Amino acid sequence: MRDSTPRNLILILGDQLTPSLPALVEADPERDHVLMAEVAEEAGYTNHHKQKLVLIFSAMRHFAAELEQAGWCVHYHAFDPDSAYESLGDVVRSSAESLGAEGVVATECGEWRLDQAMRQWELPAPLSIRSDNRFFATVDRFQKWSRNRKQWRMEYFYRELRRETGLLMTADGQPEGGEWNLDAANRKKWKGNPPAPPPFRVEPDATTEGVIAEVESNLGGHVGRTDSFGWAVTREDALRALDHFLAHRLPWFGDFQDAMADDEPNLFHAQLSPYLNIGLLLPREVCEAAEAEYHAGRAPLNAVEGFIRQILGWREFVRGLYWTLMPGYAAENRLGNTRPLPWFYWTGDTRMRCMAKAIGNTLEHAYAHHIQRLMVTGNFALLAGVHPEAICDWYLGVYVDAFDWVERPNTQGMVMHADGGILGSKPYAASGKYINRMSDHCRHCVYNVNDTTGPDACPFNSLYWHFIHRHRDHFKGNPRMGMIYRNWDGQGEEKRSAVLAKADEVLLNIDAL
Ligand code: FAD
Ligand code: DLZ
Repeated sequence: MRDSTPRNLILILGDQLTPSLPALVEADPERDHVLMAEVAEEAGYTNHHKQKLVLIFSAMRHFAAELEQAGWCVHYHAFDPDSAYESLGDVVRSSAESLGAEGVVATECGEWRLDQAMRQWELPAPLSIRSDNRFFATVDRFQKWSRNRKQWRMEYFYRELRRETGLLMTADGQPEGGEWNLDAANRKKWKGNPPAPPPFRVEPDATTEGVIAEVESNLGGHVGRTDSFGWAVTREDALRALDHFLAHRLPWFGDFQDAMADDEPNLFHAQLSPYLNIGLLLPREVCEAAEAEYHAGRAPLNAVEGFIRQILGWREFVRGLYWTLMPGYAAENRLGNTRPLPWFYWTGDTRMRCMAKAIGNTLEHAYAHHIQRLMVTGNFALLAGVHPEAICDWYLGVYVDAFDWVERPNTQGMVMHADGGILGSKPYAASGKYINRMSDHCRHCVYNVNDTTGPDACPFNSLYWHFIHRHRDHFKGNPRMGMIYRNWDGQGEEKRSAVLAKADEVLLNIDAL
């Protein structure tokens, strides 16, 4: 017989939809109860894209139903704009009280903000926080690795994790194929061959349709639109998305990892990040599935290594870095940027074709692939000197996969170089030439990528040199920047002045670009 007194109340957050979490595995469905809550504070701490709200609420509701089917007693607090409970802390306190819980069990959460709040909750029963076992490396593991190193580089942490996991390693402990990193084989321009496969979509079911209607009516002021929603909201469908990627995109992922195309926004990228981040898929199973494609001869090494590097390398590295350097990391602004975010980031209304495409796709689907984020919208913010907090807020809001632990290091560190080079040894600053090399956007653009100072010159060109010029003091000791400064100095006084004057004009009229 079921004991009617719950011993523990187990809190499952919207990005913790994983049955194998220790908080669940170590609990007893006969006695312990689960709590899940959609609350205004989590929905409102940033301008979340409506598709992110729909994904999280719908996936939470599906997960709650699965837990119930598995025998759990789940207390589900659905979003209610008139609820007396604003925050997760409010709901946990009230539920723990009414259930007479002896303890509250949570899992390490993914954001500093909520982690700090959680540790200050005043609850009627003691709170214990269990580890999040969904990563390859614990934060402790990262800290042991980073403690005595002068420089933290993803590449070396990644190699350690390759050795530890055995992923893409030979029996005698060597990297498969003889090299650790095939980045140089990840940079082809895509010219239409092979054709890009249509994106994997899941038709919204009744639950998702209900959530879409609720989000539109209760949180309709949030950015983005819901009519194109096609994300998976269950593990079963997320596994289908993984299979679709393995079969239709992985083989070309490596070749075209850095490519962009005017009419194919997703190319061969996986679009699996939201499922990894909310726990519908686990990084290990995803990497192992990709590795199996290599061993079966269905995907080449440059694709599989490139893909595994993103998850085993970058994803683990940025998480370790985040938890090691927060909260100070969030305040970093070593380039002293002050500019507000240009308004067209929220509308896509700009004549710069690459920006309009990347932002337009973002607003429509809550997704853009890494190069669009890094080398288009990120690069522009870096060159224009946007305040890191303003651009961080944008990335945290507009993407379906955005959580502070992964978004902040990518934005603050990789894009804005605001950490002074902790995450990357050199800024990812580039002129229009790079965008032209990796895409066909410039062919469709009103600006001329081959011009820097004329009336129709590509704004990225003059802004690039302005960035290089104004941060000379910051970068002068950086050996990776030496050639760029020699190039700039070699352009002659007259040309340099014209370029800088053009960049000043661009910056003055930034909202009208
Ligand atoms: P793919 O290109 O197919 O890569 C496969 C997987 O690797 C991704 O699903 C993701 O889990 C992982 N991955 C790839 N690159 C990175 C990276 N740099 N850091 C961490 N993991 C990575 N990723 C997020 O998951 N959430 C974010 O909020 C986020 N914000 C970003 C902000 C900026 C400014 C930049 C430059 C990158 C950001 N990224 C973020 C990393 C990356 O752009 C996305 O993970 C990727 O675009 C997701 O799409 P995908 O699944 O098609 O990725
Ligand atoms: C992102 C998000 C949103 C929009 N809403 C909720 C919510 O209502 N309830 C909840 O438990 N979690 C939500 N989340 C995810 C949390 O914000 C997430 O757990 C933290 O950002 C930590 O990663």
